[in-house]
Amino acid sequence: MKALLLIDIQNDFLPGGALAVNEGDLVVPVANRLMGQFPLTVATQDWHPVNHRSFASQHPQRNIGEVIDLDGLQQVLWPDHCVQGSHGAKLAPGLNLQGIDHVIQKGTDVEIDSYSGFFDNDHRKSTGLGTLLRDQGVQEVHLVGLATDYCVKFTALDAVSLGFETSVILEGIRGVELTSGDCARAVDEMLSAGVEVI
Ligand code: VGL
Ligand code: ZN
Repeated sequence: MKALLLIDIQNDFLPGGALAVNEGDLVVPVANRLMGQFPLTVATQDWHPVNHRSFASQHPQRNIGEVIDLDGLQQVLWPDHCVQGSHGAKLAPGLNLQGIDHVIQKGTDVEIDSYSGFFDNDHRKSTGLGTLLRDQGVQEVHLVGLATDYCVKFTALDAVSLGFETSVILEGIRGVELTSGDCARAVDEMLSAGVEVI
């Protein structure tokens, strides 16, 4: 059984959003088209408390895009985004919401970021996504969404290490590209880890 994973297709990652991904809106029609071809579709939703430690606004001396040490982990500082209950945190309005079977929220712990849909960045806690997929008999996952160089990449890498046959659909992903080449490097890393890129 295969599942489609929609990664963080939320207003704040679309053009005009707080952490806008270039062409992020273009993944929406790809996601809608693919949903019909999968028996199970699960969406992840970045869902941060208003004072999340990944926000540059919580570190007065720091700027957006800077990397800091947060409890021993490297943390990129982001603009405030995907705040729980905000418009920016909502799944993109163009998504076929009826076609989504489950929504998994992540990044809810104020102290630690969670790029992967499966675990936080230190693998301290799971989100429940792995168990959900296992319980449904899923062996194979296909990913579309945002962003290639963060949440798509880390979700795909965790999916592989959990033993899922994992593919990313290039047409349905876009990245932040904080540094030029980040998306290409992310795709290479996924390939090296055993992710199929289609
Ligand atoms: C994401 C940065 C911060 C993502 C989420 O969805 O890729 N990136 N939070
Ligand atoms: Zn986030």
